[in-house]
Amino acid sequence: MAAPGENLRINSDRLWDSLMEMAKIGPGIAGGNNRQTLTDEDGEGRHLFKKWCDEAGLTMGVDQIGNMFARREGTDPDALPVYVGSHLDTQPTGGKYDGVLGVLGALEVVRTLNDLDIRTKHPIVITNWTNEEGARFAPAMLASGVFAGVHTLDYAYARTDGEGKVFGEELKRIGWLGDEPVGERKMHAYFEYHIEQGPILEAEDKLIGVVTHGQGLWWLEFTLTGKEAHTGSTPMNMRINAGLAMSRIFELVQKVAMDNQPGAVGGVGQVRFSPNSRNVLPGKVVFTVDIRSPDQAKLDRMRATIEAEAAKIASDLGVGCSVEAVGHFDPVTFDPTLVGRVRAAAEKLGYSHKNIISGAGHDACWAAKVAPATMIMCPCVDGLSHNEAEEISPEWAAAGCDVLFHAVVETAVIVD
Ligand code: HGY
Ligand code: MN
Ligand code: MN
Repeated sequence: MAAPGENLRINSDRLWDSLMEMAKIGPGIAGGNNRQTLTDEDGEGRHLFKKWCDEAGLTMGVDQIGNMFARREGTDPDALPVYVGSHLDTQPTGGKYDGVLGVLGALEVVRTLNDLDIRTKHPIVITNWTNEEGARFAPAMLASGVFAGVHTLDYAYARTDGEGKVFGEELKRIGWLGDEPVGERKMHAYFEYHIEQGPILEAEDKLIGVVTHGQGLWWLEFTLTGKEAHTGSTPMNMRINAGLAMSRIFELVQKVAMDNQPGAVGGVGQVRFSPNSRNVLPGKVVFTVDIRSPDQAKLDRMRATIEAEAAKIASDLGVGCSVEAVGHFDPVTFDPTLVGRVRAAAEKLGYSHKNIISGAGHDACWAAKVAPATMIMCPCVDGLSHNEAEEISPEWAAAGCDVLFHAVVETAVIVD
């Protein structure tokens, strides 16, 4: 079966214009985006995406957790579709490209197929997964996790954000509760195009990341219970200081990650003090430890060490300590056949490339549980992401999308 010609490229200007258009929805305060899941801004971004899918002649399906599936018919109605997607939701201080590049890159693949009137045997389905970020409602990749059977729908519906708003109600409120049962769709293959969110590709001057694996993750939510007391009049030896316990646990997390180099990271991005008053010692401190590694045994050892030693730190200070795993996925190995097609596409197009392990989690990590899956990455400036200054070049965006086009079309099989 003929593969598309060497010189076939997507429309770089159209891809970039769509990225900039989507970036106008839920603008941040410093040039990035704040389009958190199930907010009005998320709803607006979904409507814009659906409008573009309608214009491209696609049929939209929405499931009971708000995942969006825009289908381009193939010549064989019985052939399982090739899914291509990522997420439109962002961090509160997110960039314009994390996730969005994968959804709009998939749309650009379809738009290019339409331009060239190329028909494929397998249908192609563009996917926007709900709540990939896990910033507003933990855990990350929640909806793709329900789709892959990792979480129940009821568990997802019951998740609450920092203001006590409930996931299921917010999904209804923005009008994106679909009727399709979650997870019944079967995939021939799944591709996800994403910015690297790390410094490797730019530092090594490589255009394409051929993603062979994704590192695993634990999100451990600690709740430390101290005693609220006056920060001025309470003698040091009478304090039950949950804040001090927290700081020692932060040091512990840093030490465990550094003791497990190479290939381990650990840190904390969110802390909630209660009552969070500058002259009251905290009665309660809640924070989430984020540890990751591509090595399963190392990841589990890090978790065990942190939990055991944190308990000792807390008890030495008379502070109560409880831990709940609020997010987890094992390291993932992507499908070697699809990885090979991505590499072959980069070579055919003459794009520099290297094998890479994804440092961030992605919906592809869950899709890989139910179908052959892989990812393609492009560089990002200074490796910066989850920051409003996240930046890529139009050339980087287009090169990865060209590779996505060729790998997807080869998998969907051109008919004419
Ligand atoms: O946390 C992650 O790796 C992803 O950005 N949700
Ligand atoms: Mn992402
Ligand atoms: Mn992200």
